[in-house]
Amino acid sequence: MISDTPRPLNIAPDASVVVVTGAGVSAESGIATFRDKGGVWEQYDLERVATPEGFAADPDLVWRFYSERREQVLRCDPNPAHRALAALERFLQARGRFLLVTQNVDGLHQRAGSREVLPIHGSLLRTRCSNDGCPTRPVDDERSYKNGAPRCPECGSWLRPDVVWFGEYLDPEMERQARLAIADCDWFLAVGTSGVVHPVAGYVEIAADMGVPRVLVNLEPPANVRAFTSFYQGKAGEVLPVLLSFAL
Ligand code: BV8
Repeated sequence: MISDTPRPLNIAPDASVVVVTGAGVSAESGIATFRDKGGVWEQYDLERVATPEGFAADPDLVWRFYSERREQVLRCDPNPAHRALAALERFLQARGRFLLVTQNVDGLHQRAGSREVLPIHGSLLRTRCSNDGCPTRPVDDERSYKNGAPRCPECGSWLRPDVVWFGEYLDPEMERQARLAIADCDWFLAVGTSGVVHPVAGYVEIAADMGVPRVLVNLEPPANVRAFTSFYQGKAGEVLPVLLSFAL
């Protein structure tokens, strides 16, 4: 599929827009993606640091992995891609509808001013008890735990990052909200995602069933590029400000 030439999208102020983002939208902020060359999964074994089994086997290793990412994220700032999406939300807020479903756990969309955000894979800067029956609630937490996994003061279980690991279910309410919004949208945009992680990778198919425009902005053509009606190959921080120039 060839790349289209970026020009302003014809999104009306009363339109309903759903945007899905992945690690590529934060790449220009200096945050490593997962599956690009030199990405996170080349440095760490996914099974050992992003699954419940890996955490049970070695919570210290998992906390070293997430602590390094916390430190990196706290050194980074939103980039023009994050800011363009926040501007699109403001453009639509009077008469339209907007929902940003992000697979990213870095919080950069929120720091760029996006409000209607579904952090569907959780948040890197939150910590929760690994014992689901424990009464303690997840807490905002920017601390590093490189010298050993922390324990819950309430029940003594390991504390864990408040993210969704492989083999874990996404929050059902967030999933419901995402699917409802997509089933009712006029535009579906995807930015900076390899389209391999389910169930989010399948969301474009819901939009395809509705027959609405499906716009992809990505550095490389991802696995599911053919599910989109237009594909803009390039850096999100350069392409999005052109596509969304009407909102800036
Ligand atoms: C679940 C944790 C039910 C937080 C993450 C159906 C088919 C196949 C497999 C499955 C399926 N259903 C379920 C599965 C299993 C699994 C899965 O999808 N596996 C895949 C990998 C085969 N899914 C799950 O386990 C999910 N749970 O379905 O529950 C269940 C329960 C039990 C058993 C079965 C099912 C849970 C998925 C969530 C996993 N947690 N993260 C964290 O540590 O971050 S996923 C992880 O991948 C991150 O969240 C990341 O965001 C996400 C997706 O990756 P991308 O964001 O797309 O990043 P990637 O590096 O891959 O790509 C970046 C892209 O950007 C590239 O294309 C690149 O070209 C582009 N790019 C780079 N720079 C730029 C750019 N684009 C624009 N501008 C740039 N500058």
